[in-house]
Amino acid sequence: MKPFAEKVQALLDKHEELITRKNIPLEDGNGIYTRYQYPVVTAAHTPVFWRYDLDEETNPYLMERIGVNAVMNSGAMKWQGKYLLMVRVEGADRKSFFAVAESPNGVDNFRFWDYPVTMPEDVVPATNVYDMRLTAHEDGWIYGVFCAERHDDTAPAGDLSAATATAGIARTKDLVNWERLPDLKSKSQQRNVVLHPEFVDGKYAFYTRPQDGFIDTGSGGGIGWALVDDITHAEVREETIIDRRYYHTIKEVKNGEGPHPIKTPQGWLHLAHGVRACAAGLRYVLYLYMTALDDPTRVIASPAGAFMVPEGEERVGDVSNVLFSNGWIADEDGKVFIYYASSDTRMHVATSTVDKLVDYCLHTPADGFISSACVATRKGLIERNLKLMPALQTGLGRP
Ligand code: BGC
Ligand code: BMA
Repeated sequence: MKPFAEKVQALLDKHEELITRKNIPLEDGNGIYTRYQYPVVTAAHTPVFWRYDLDEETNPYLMERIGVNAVMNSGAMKWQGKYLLMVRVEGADRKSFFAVAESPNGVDNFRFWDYPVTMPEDVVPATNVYDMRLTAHEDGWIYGVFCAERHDDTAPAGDLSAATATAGIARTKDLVNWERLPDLKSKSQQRNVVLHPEFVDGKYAFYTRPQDGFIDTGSGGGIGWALVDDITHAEVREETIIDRRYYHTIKEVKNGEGPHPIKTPQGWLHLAHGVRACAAGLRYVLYLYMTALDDPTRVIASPAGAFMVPEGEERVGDVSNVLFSNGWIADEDGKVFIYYASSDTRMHVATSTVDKLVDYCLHTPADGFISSACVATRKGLIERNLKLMPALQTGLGRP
């Protein structure tokens, strides 16, 4: 073998070894979900031929030509028996794009399709697109709703950070050919917009997240809800806030819907992110809540606090102290694969079941909002447990 070909082969072998590595469940968790030892997708999982020029003539040193900085915030769905992630891939140039990675089992062996998604532009091209939520809608299309970011040209000259966030909407039947629909029209800026999988009163329903500015939600009170007649000209006319932000909670500064909710016999099960500010910057954690089946805007369970927070290596990355999720898959047997990104850098999976997650929602006490109320709730648990402990310690179990 020629030395160049040998070097290429070494790159390919190393890549293959990485993406076929078996993932290992970590069973010492909290009983609610199981984390896994390795991230499921990292920048190094992207194909070698996306990054290197493999032609000896044009790249005699075999250098990486177009780097990938990170992979994160991925949509997810089961598709023809495979577990698919719609990965947000961020190039070394800070531009994000979408690409499908596919796994046979949902926890390892994620392999990217050969080409990233070619997403058509709306009338005004977006500078950056990210955080797609996938919805297989009952109308027969698969929708991708994502953030389309553009520079805010009304900003004073020299302010290169002023931007606008809008919900981009596209649909497909095969995840390869995408039809771009006009961006969601809304009075406020919007990020974290998600399409509900079913018609409600014969209309399309969106989870929204109104915000006054690009970063600050300002008067935007939380996760909203809007009905839309025509998805090909989607416009937010009336918007109701269904899950509010609160002072001194994990969602004081911002919150946003994750993937679309899972339908369960007890109600719609929602995964969302909550943000609070601290000296280290913004801290993003994940939380769950449930809404009524007959009225997806009516909250029926709101467990206090975070469902998942960044731990260990998850805490460090390009934007540290962040967990973000916009994809999960509920299997026919009730198993749930929660795909989450850590610190805007890599993708992980945690597994649970619909029953466990519903149990978590219905039996985790709601927020007492003040310390004394939280102590009272905890004392109730302690009191009940202390009565049970003697019998438990003799091995007899519940008297
Ligand atoms: C980044 C997003 C981030 C947003 C708000 C965008 O430019 O790409 O990852 O959520 O800014 O900070
Ligand atoms: C946002 C999100 C994500 C990102 C997070 C932390 O506002 O929409 O894109 O993961 O900030 O940077």
